[in-house]
Amino acid sequence: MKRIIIIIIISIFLVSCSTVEQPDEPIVSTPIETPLDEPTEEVTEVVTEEVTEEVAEEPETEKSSLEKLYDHPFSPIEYSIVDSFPSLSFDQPLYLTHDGKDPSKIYVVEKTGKIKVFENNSSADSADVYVDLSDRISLDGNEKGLLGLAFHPNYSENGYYYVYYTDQSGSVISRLTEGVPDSEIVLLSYPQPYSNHNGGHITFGPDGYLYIASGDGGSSGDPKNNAQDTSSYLGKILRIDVDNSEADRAYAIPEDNPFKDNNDGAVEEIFAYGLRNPWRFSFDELRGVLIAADVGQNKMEEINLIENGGNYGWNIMEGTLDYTQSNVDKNTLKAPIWTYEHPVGKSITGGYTYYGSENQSLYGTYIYGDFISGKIWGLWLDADQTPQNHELLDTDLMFSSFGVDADSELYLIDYQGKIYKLEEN
Ligand SMILES: [Ca+2]
Ligand SMILES: [Ca+2]
Repeated sequence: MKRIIIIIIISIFLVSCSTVEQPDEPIVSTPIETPLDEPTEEVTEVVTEEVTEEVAEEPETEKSSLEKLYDHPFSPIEYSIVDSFPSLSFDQPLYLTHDGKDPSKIYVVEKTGKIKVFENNSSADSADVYVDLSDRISLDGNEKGLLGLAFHPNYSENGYYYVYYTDQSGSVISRLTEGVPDSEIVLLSYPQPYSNHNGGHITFGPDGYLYIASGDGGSSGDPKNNAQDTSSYLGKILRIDVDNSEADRAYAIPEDNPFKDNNDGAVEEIFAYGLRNPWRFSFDELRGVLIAADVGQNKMEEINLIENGGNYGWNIMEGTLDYTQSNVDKNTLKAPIWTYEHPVGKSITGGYTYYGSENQSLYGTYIYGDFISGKIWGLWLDADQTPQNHELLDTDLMFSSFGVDADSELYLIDYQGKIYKLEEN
């Protein structure tokens, strides 16, 4: 009891002392020394005013990452490309990714059926075969083969990874388990009427669902009107839930897929349609958009922001140009956010919005290229999605894809066998 009373007395004393120490006059009114020749009085006045204003201001709320991003729109500098792994080369590489488990590893997909894995280090001098699927892949025509790879978001626990390849009859999307060669479970397959336009990109969205690009089936001009036909798997971006299953499927249809439970014969896996050959798409998670590059027919290449249920126009439109006659109201079609005409390029390859740290100037910029012209561009999207496009380089490379590692660093995949990075000069 005694101790408590003493503590209280000391506390009261301290409080009163601190009160006594408070100056009677506000600090701002104290004249300050100035090294300038200006009259002291004037300077004092100005300072007093400024400080008073500051005190009156509301405390500033912290800016969101997105607001900070928009504060620094893309301002390109000079870039060059560097060979990321000088000792390594690959057989028709089509993709690069990481597994979300071990950041020191990089995986490269070879069209001919192998997935290679190696140390994410420029001195890496050998790559192991992670899996060899060449025994079940059909390669006839230029656009068939092992086309896509995605690791399950929970790969570190379940060891699941997903592949997209073509066999004799069409497209196959399968699940495999790390280290178990006989573990293939086919989730989905659909016929491909022609050898080209097989899509092939697969990736998990921030919603945990697997997104799949299918391609319009091929030939030229989409002769079977697959892309506009919602009863066809072709010409679409599909979306499935691999963590659940339904009676007749090894997966489930997400609740908000646009054609879920329809009675019109539409494919319930459809997320978006009216696409020709979406060759690589990616999520810009900071902006909250899904960006897909769609390869054009003879005149125009395009980039789209893919929305749930959107019709992206093919084959009524090629980019912003009319392609075929149709009764569909063109106002219902989603227009591309960016296009370029031939011969600036003739086959667009979608990339990624750069969120790495090695090239600060590229931060928040969507990097993509053209397979035929070898050009590479940076597309900046403003807060209202107004695009600004800048050519970064004109190369001799054949960009078959782009990829990112665990640190969000961007890689350029050259179909001729090498992997490159962009470097600020
Ligand atoms: Ca095809
Ligand atoms: Ca389109």
